[in-house]
Amino acid sequence: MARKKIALIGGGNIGGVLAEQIAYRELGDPVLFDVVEGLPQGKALDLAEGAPLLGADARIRGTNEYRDIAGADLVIITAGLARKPGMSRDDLLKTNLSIMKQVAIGVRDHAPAATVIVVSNPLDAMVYTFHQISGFPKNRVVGMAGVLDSARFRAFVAWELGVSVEDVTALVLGGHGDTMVPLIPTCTVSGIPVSQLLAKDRLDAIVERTKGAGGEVVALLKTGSAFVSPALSAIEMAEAILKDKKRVLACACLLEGEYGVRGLYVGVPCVLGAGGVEKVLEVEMSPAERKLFDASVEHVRALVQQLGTL
Ligand code: TXD
Repeated sequence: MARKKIALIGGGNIGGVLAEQIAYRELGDPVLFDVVEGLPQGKALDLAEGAPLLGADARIRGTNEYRDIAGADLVIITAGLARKPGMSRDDLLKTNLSIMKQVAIGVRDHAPAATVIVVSNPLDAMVYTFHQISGFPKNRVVGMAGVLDSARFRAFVAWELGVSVEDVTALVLGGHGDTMVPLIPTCTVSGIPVSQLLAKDRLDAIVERTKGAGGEVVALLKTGSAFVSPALSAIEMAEAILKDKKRVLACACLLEGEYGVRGLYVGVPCVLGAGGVEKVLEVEMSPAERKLFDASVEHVRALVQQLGTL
């Protein structure tokens, strides 16, 4: 059986780590696509020449032509500008919207059967744009944000408690921005509710740090945004799809009535497998959490309204 073909649209910081992780974990054959001449080809060649050192068999290619992604089984989109200090994710909307329109047409025309993970910011608007322009069914278009936001929350809890990151689980839902909702009752340490282990003021501080975690890295790097943790988050989603793992992860999914929301991509728990988003799970929330979630949904709605007619 041939290895799966994974097209990476955007060969920048995240795209490079995606290609590396896919090739070296032998998840499939990555094809890096970018508009910058030589960038994807150079990164692909470098990664391919490193493969013998890890004994990793994968065909790693780079291209500036959409025809080279033909027949891709999975597509991960990072094309677009990243934030600079002082910028919000929403500030990227106008530029990345025009890029996403091009990308959606390229993927629709050359990989019509692919499942697509969108990473580009502002995430909730970009995944919505891809879905609208491509015409792909909702189960084959999913956004990566909640897995990253949940990983950040889990890391902060593990550091605070001095426990293994392996034993901390959590779900961060809603939009990918300052209105995101870390769902405290879903945060456990080996099944122990975190509220039994951490004082409320410490938990509140961790919630706030999680909301600002992206900006914290941007302020330190100055030249761009986080790219390893986002790439690893997209890889967790990709692996769930490629290996049909039925993982339950926080992802941006198209809601059509779930959570009382219709026609928007919002971060919710879902089952990810070979069928892409196979099921959206509706988790109960306290009135206070539901209020925060609804406010986050309204922020996404306002952002999507800025897209105008696609
Ligand atoms: O959690 C999340 N979803 C976010 C997403 C986490 C971190 C970063 N987030 C966003 O991902 C970020 O705000 C950007 O919008 C994307 C990609 O971030 P990255 O750090 O990889 O940005 P780079 O290094 O600038 O790479 C973007 C590449 C770059 O090489 C451009 O030449 C390319 O995109 N690009 C294009 N590729 C294809 N087609 C077109 N039209 C195009 N325009 C630019």
